[in-house]
Amino acid sequence: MKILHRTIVLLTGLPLACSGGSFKSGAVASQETPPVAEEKAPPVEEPPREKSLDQKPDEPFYVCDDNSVITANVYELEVDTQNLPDFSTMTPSTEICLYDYNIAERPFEAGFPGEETLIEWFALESKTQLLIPKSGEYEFILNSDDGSKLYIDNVLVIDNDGQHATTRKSAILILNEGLHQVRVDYFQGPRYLMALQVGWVKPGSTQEEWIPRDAFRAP
Ligand SMILES: [Ca+2]
Repeated sequence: MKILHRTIVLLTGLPLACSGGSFKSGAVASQETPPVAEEKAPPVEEPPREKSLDQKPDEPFYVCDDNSVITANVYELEVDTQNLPDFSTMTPSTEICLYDYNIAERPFEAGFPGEETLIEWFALESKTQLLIPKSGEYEFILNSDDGSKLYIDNVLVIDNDGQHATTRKSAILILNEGLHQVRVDYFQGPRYLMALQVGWVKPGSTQEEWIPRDAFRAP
């Protein structure tokens, strides 16, 4: 894909300086057409890379784009909130996206895009779809600071609610192959530490892993 400099060199008529060049300069140089008469497009620059597609962002929350698979409404909470609120009575302050559900315990000070000062007393109502690769018995793990709840197909699977330090809970359920609706509610009580991780142990395995991004689909 490194062919971008070829156009520039031919248009300017400058000596070819491409490295590794077995470039055929003779045919171009002998044409002797005035370079000023040519109206060609400026050199093409590589478009900025979609960070969320290729690599995990440094901060856990980012502005949603076409590649996002986990969307979340963000809500501000009253100070000293002890449990997840009833989102149905609330108005979100913003919508953001998560690269995955693997936010290991960390000090959280960056806030959200457009809500940079919101670093404590907030809640997320996140949605995605999970692609179950084969039917069978799955163990799910939900690890968070503070409270969280995992719903699959609108059923509360793990209740890890409450204001607490990083705490993990798990549950086993049988799922059919295919896409399943997933909702993860989360709240951050007092700053600074936060964590939110969702893991699984697949059928026939004893290997616990945080569910990889490629298992999720846009909700
Ligand atoms: Ca916390």
